[in-house]
Parts: sequence; structure tokens; C-alpha cells
Amino acid sequence: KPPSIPMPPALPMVGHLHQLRGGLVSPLLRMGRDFPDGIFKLKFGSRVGIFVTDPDLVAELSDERRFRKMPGPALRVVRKFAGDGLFTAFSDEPNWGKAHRILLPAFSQRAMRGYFDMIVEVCDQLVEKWSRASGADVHVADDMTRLTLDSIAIAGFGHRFDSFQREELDSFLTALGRALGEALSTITRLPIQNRFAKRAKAQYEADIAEMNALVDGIIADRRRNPTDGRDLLNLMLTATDPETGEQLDDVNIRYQVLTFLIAGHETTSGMLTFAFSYLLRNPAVLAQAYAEVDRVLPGDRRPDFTDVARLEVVERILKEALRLWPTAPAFSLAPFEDEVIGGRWLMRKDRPVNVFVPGLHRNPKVWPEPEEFSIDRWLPEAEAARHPHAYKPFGNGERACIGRQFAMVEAKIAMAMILRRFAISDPHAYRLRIKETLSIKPDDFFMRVRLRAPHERLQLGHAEPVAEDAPVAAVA
Ligand code: FDE
Repeated sequence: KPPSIPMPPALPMVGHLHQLRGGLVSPLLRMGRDFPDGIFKLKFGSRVGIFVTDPDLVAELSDERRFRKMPGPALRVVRKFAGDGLFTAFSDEPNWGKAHRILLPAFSQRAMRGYFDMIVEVCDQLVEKWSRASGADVHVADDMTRLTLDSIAIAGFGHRFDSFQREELDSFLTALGRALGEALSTITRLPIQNRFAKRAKAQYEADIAEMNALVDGIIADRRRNPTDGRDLLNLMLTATDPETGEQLDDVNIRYQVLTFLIAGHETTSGMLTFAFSYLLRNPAVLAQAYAEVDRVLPGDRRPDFTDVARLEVVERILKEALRLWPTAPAFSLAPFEDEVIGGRWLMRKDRPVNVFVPGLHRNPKVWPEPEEFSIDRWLPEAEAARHPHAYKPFGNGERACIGRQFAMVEAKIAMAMILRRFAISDPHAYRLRIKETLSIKPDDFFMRVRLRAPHERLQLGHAEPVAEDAPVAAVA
């Protein structure tokens, strides 16, 4: 008989819920350290959640002949508004395969080239805004959210949020933030509390209605003013699935648009925000980044798509930020039949088990000095020698992130365009706190930006004594 999966001491009724207030990720990281086998379970009231952080176990869960994605309780709540859209679909729902085949071309290399100028244009707007704020503190997560929301909306749907022209974040984001927060709370509240959460329920309905209204407007707009490009929306409205010959239906199109608006901005803005917080704490890495950016994008030359591949340091910074804080911090799988993993742990047919990604990404079995931010881990030799299932910021297999290239291209060019213009500093000595909706980002992080003087560009990379908020605070 297989042993039962280890668990920290639990209280009657609540299980571990009392330890999970204000988010799951930090408590899970802390509790996970007590389970060197890299598997443990927690009780959310009467419900049990299994979490895996061991790369060999994750390798087994990644075997698509035995396991497939199985949305867990939180994603099932999100299905209320994202339905059988790509992210929240069950793998055996016909609409998943259909939409996957129809939309894949929207993320080809060729398609990415087509989006590039639109992304650069949005980055320009951020740079403009920060130029006007030179010498002041900027709220990094909010501006990264403006950037990523605007660029997925313009590239995917031809819709302009124009977020940089407004003080307030778009009301779509407020509605979305609350709706995702509600999805998270339904798993961390007791069933009895859920029953009394009437007001939250009403708000949730209102938020969903607001998001749908925006999406319906975007779709109606395109139907009235057709375009001939092959962006996401046009594929959704006109392409047929090569396998079934069918098109997407209207309800599903609504789910897909909403899915891309959400998945396309939340996680990418979080990735950029974490990355900047690490740059400020790692002046030697920041100096490397400045040197690269000044070499690849000298002066005011307009970036082109071929520059992206040359931003190799910037890419390693983003990868390392995603290692420490994968902004989609968990994904869940279930076996087609009862399965035993690691030679002893029983996984029940169709019951979701979670890969807890921050725990996997800090597993000392494969990551030396796991808490250290080190971009050298992403030098090719180091990467080639690593366990193949130690790093999963984009999920796994056929259900892995379809927007991965889009996110990386966007984040790389944004970081490069920011660094070539601004000296960044951290006068308030920010201490990282995590804000969780379903994704994670740094909470309340302000960074000081100052326009770089032309002569500073020449000095970068040298060990010059520099002013208090200069870019290269004491280069190594
Ligand atoms: C997906 C995804 C994932 C998986 C999940 C599961 O499995 O559950 C992950 C992990 C991710 N994703 C992550 C991420 C990160 C970042 C930065 C991102 N992501 C980004 C992005 C962008 C865009 C546009 C996107 N993203 C999208 C998406 C989608 C649609 C999906 C679903 C797919 C399928 O088919 O399933 C995803 N994404 Fe991501």
C-alpha cells in the first residue's frame, strides 16, 4: 500500500486555511521546505491539495501519455468568465483543440514580426510618460500593466486602451482584479464563509458583466470595420480548424478574447516588475544590462525585430526573475488512470495535483544557492547541464503557454528601451512583498527614474564613483 503524502500539522475543520491568509505562494514556499521529498499536501477546509516541487516527480507529471492538464478549483471558478477559452478549457473539450489549431499561427515568428512595431509604439508611450516624470518615483507594476495590456490589445485585437493617457487604470482592470481575487478567495474561504459571501457574489457578477461588455465591444467593432491582417481576432472570426473544418462559435470567441486580454498582460507585467526589483538589488547585473543595451540600441535608433535576439543579458535577467518568481505560480495535472509516481506516491485518476513552480525553481537538488539571483545560471553550458524538468514558468506540453514568445519579445524590448533612457534607483530600499491575485507581482514597488545624460552612456560599464541615484551604483 502506498504511503500517504506528508502534510504539516492541521487544525480540525479549517485544515491549513488559517495559514493561507493573503495568498498561497509565500506560505507554500515556507511550508514546502519541511518536505525534502518534494511532495506534500494541505487541507483547504475539507478539500485536499497536493503540491509537487521535486524535478523527478515533475518529470513524471509532464509525461503526456500518463497525465494531462486538469484545471483545479481556482481555474474552475475562473471558467465562470473564461469558459472553455484556451487557458481554462479541459484538455478533452473539443473547443480546446479547435482553438489551439486555429490560433497557433497568431504566434508564429512571422506573426511576431508583424506585432513588433505595435509593441515598440506602446513602449514609446511608457518612455514618454517616464520622461515627463524624470526625477520622480514611478509605480512599476501599474505602468507595466498599462504596457502589457495595451500591447496585447493592439496586437491581438486592434483595440487601443490608451492607458498611458490616463491617470487611472482602465476599469476593466479593476473588475478583473476583483474577479480573480474572488476566484482565489473561494478556495481559501471555508465553505460556510462562502455561503455568506453574498455581497462578494453580487460584485463578482457585476465585474463579469463589465468585462463582457468590453469584449463584446471589441468584437462588434471589428465586425463593423473588418481588416485583412491575420491577427488573433481575425483568426477567431474567420479561420477554420484544419482538422474539423469548423469555425469558433460566438460564445467561445468571447471567452478567447477575454482569455487573451487576461493571460496576455497579468503574468508579463509581473515578470517585468520582478525583474526591475532584482536589477536594483544587483548593481553588477544592472551594469551588464546597461552595457548591452547601449551596444545593441545605440543613441535613439529605432529598435527592430532582429535586435531582440541580441539582448542576451536582458533575456537572462528575465529568465532568472521568472525562476525566483514564476508569475503563473502553479499549474495542475491529473492522471488518465490511477498512477504511482516516485515509485510510491499514489495519484488518483482525474484528481488534480499541482506543480508548485516557485518551489520547483528553488529546489536545492537542482539549483545551487537557490535564493540567489544569478543570471549566470542561464549561460548556455549551465543551462544544457540542468535537469530537463527543473524550470517550468510556461507550463508543460501541449497546454504550455501559447503566448511565450510574445511575452518574451515584449518584455525584452521594453526593458531595453527603458534602460537606454533612464537611470533607475531605489531610494526607499524596497523590500519585496508579493501581491497575489491568481498570478503574482511585487506589491507597492516604486522605483526612481531619471533621464540619462548623454555622457553617462559612455561611462557605463566602468567602475566610476557615481551619484546617489545614478544607474550603476558601485559597479563591481
Ligand atoms: C498558458 C500558460 C501556462 C499553462 C497553465 C496551465 O498549465 O494551467 C503557464 C504556466 C503560462 N501561460 C505562463 C505564462 C507566463 C507568462 C509571462 C505568460 N504566460 C504570458 C502569456 C502571454 C499570453 C498572450 C499568454 N501567456 C497566453 C496564454 C494562453 C492562451 C495559455 C493557455 C494555453 C493552452 O492552450 O492551454 C497560456 N498562456 Fe501564458
